[in-house]
Amino acid sequence: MTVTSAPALDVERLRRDFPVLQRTLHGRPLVYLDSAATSQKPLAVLDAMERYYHTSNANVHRGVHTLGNEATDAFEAGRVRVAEFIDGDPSGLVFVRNATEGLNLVASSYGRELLRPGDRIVLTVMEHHSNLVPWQLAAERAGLEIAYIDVDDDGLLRQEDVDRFLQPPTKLVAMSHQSNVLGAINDVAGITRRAHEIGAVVCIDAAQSVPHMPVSVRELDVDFLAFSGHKMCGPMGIGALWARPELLERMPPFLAGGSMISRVSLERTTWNTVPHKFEAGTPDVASVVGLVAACDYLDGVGLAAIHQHELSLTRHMLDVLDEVGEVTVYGPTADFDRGGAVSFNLADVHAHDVGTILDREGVAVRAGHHCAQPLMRRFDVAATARASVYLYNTHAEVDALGAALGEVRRVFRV
Ligand code: C6P
Repeated sequence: MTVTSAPALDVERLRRDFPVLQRTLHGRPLVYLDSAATSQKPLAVLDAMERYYHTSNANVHRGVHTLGNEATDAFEAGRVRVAEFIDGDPSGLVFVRNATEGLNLVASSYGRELLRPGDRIVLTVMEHHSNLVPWQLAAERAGLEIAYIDVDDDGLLRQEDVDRFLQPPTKLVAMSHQSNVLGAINDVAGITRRAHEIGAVVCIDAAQSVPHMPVSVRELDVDFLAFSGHKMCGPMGIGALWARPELLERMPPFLAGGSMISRVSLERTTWNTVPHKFEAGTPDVASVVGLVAACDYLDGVGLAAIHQHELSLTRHMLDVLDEVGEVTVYGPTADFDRGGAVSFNLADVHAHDVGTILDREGVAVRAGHHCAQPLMRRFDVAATARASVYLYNTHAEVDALGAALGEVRRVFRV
């Protein structure tokens, strides 16, 4: 979706919605800069889940009793609301545990079962392991070829690789919308247009985009898109895969068991209609209720405004890191449109040491390979520190990161 100018966020007011932000860390106010790993949860989400358990908990699609019907209504209304959040047809919305499960579903059921030996799938070197390892497994089992689009030194996809690989025999492109390491935003609509011209389908890992910017599967015209609730103010343990319903019709089931069947005999089983064919077993209804509350909360704030706020924080962070000195940033640093995950190293101090001292100073960041080991190799580093922002972060917190990095320099004498 096009991001137009949006009103500034009232961050101080928003912060009061997130109880955990009131706590301290080692005697200092908590500065939470790890929302790319998981976001904090507003009271609206916590209350909605508690209310559900207090008033109408029951199993879904089974009961004849009122509680069962209420739970089923909440679950199916949740499907419509979450599909609406990404501007997609609800009959293509499959509830899964997280983005990882959604991507595994596509790799197993579409990649392994519907692609043919010799077909090529195209990934990028910036993929999270969740959008890489499932495809490696599928390729191994179905005899597929994998090609990887490289990134340039700014962390942007190399156009010559895009041109080279978006050609037959490519049958599927799987890529992230926004990198969890580099913050780079990929041109999903452009790549999808080119993929469709050669008859390939497109599977988007939207774990880092759906929480942070307006995303429309209709406008992007993608075939599959997966994301996690816990990175978008929702609970852990729930996520969604959106797919074109006609593709879901053609795909064999991923997990099997209760709910996903139509008729079962000892000889033969037939499948439920889509999307239920892909939802085996008892779902996490309370988390769907929480995810709906998260969608309402984010829409109430405004995704375009959230994206602009993050862009402003990120630009400030890049300036602050520059002032700290001895910092190498991995990812776009020029005035690009980009996401709010900023990976960096400080001189030759190991990222884990950076993260540990920042924690002592009250600043929570992630350190490590960020589940993107091929990308670490591409930039010739073992690990990076990563600060990532969300709607509740302030410019003052970014300044606190800068001050804490000054402390790292003092401790390590760099
Ligand atoms: N990245 C991070 O700290 P799950 O674990 O299924 O909710 O999300 C997996 C995933 C897939 N793709 C991208 C781009 C991601 O960033 C993530 C999760 C977290 O960067 C935890 S490793």
